Amino acid sequence: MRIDVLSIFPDYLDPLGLSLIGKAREQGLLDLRVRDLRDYTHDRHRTVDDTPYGGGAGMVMKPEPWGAALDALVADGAGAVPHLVVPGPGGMPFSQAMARTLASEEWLAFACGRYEGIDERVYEDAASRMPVTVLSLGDYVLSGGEVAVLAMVEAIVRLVPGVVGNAESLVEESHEDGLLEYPVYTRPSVWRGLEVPSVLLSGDHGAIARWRQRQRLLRTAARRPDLLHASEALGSEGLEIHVATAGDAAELSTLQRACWVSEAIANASLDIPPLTESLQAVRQGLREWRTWVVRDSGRLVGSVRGRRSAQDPSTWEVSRLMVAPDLQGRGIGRALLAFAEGAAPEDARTLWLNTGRGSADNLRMYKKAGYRIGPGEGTFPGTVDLTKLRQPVRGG
Ligand code: JF8
Repeated sequence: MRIDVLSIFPDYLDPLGLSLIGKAREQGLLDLRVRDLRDYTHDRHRTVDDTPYGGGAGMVMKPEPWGAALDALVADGAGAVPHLVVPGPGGMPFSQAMARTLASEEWLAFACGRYEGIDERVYEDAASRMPVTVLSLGDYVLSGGEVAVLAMVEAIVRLVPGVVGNAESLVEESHEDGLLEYPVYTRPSVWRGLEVPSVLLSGDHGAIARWRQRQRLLRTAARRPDLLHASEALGSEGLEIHVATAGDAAELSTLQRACWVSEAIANASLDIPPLTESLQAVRQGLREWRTWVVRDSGRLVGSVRGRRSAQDPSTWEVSRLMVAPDLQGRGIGRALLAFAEGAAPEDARTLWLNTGRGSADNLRMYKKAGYRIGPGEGTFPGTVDLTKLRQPVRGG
């Protein structure tokens, strides 16, 4: 992976030579170049700022140095262009999901602003040549983009294959359910009169796992109730799943459009039925499939459907698994998938589903749930089919 960083304070990015990222660079897994924006100025004072048109406080970054710096990057790319990331308090929130998306890019460029920001035309000009994404580290005010870049680059680079050991990344996978981590302890077992919880010394691995999961729930409830909201309503207490009726069609139609926009982007195609189908077609789907919906305080936030395959009655088809974009990553999709699987008739031997070839997030979830990708093209153009064999029910 190649990463270029543009800043008027290149020294601010010196930590990118340390630790994990430094090692990744030494091993040739990461080609990271920090450039001084002032090298692309042409006046004696190497000026990068000017007063804002329309008045107001502070200074604005002039467009010319940015234009010249981005031109030089593109000229250096042998036909390729970087995905430009601009940290800014007004950007989309940077998240683990975003880090994963960016970790799969070949070439990233980060533009660190200062002062009141960068002349808006720089974004417009860049966007005519390369993907541009404005990302915020969080809801507080920094003085420039450099600290945000340090955080984002660390989060992204550790996801590049080979940078972090495989065992560690597997541990991460198992915790991607939207809950906070459990507390950890090491020796000594008593320190300043404080004891390590006895269950951790018991050697009872089942009890330890249950204790840790409970700690994660308690901690999440105390510190991040916003994360618990949907996943707990769903998780163990039994989420409120209802069979969909014709009265749900309009809300379903809205939800599926919201959910499949990201699929359209991931698969570079707008020819995706759930994205474009009419309300009439949604109603038709409700007649042809068993459809379930999840509501959260009355709002329709998720859905899935299932039916016996017409071609092969021993196969149970699962389809249209969707979770409202603002509630994704909390285990709702997993819970809905498990529900639709459990609704398969007893004699169904194979569970089948289908997703876009480019839908990395979906594919990751389905693989984790035990599905294997079938060979070649899926049932629809640009898709893959996935199947999972069902365990025969004992005594059934
Ligand atoms: C900035 C350039 C940021 N979460 C965040 N708070 N503030 C920033 C930020 C980023 C760039 C500039 N001021 C001038 C603030 C991010 N990302």
